[in-house]
Amino acid sequence: MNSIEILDKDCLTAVKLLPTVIEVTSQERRMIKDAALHLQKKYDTYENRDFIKHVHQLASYFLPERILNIAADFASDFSENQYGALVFTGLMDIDQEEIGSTPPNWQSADYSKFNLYGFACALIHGALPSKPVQYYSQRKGGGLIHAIIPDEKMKETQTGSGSSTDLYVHTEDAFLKHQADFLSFMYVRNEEQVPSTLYSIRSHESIGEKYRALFDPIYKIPKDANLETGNSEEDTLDSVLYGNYSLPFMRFDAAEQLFNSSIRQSDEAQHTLHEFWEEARHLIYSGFTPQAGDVILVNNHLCAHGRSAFRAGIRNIDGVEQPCERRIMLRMMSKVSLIDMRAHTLTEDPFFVIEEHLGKNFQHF
Ligand code: RE
Repeated sequence: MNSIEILDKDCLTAVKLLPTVIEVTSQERRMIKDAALHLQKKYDTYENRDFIKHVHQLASYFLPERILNIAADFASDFSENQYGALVFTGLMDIDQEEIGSTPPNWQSADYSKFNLYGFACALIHGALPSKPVQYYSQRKGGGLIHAIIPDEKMKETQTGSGSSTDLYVHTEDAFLKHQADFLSFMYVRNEEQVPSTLYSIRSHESIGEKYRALFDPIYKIPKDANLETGNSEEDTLDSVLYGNYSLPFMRFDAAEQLFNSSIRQSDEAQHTLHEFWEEARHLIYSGFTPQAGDVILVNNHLCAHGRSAFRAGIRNIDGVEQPCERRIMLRMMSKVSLIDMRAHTLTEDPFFVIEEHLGKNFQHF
């Protein structure tokens, strides 16, 4: 697979719009931690359905007012000045001792260690307001939080478990009609100092006029590397841009739509995607390196995410390579409306999405 061309520093000025950085104050951090502790006492785990059902009210009650206001504005701002990502630095203090050594993969993670952080993330989604949900297409559900941990056996893959290749920018689950509206990434540790990559559709000038063909439903959007394929409904087509014509939303996955050799876009689709990518790839921002306790909140219709290649468990201090604890990140996904996607959720659980590919559900449900 080709490697992504990361923008050199001189070109950074080309990206006019940047994600908003919010430095969480020590007082706010204390309020969030107290809230998480209180809620943990009351609900035991962030998976508790009573907690999730009341997450909006609880967010309003417990979160600092400044953060509530920022979240509410973010949720409904689709303007030309909205990048689509908020960076909260120092949202939580992370007790590294308590977390202990990073497990070899997500399958062996002890989620009880992430419980408090799960409450904090859910409250942020609640403030948007948006409801935490899970997708069968990712880990067959696997709960409202997914621990993203580099796995030695998976290091070459374009998945959260990969590390040795750049993870191309993508909107999450671009192959679903009812993909997450908002995502949060909470960094438990990032000792390798891996920068996150972000790419906003708002970084293009006059995207709507210039790339009108991206609104046409002529693009293949294959299921991602986490799902074994085999059958042929990869032929379902959709558009890359949607919503408002001058300030659109996007579903885009560079690795799957452009560089997946097993799918063939039509000549017209391939041509348009290629032109688009030639502009887009220079607009990728990788100037932020998350530290433990930071949270990146993303509007999944405006902003794509990825990360650079790295060597898991190796950090570089003044040119000297040293072993370190491998990276851990916690991802939560949420939907603003449970009603719009009801045809694609479990009969007995409207928070559990069973869409497999562009409007079609997994058959065994
Ligand atoms: Re992702």
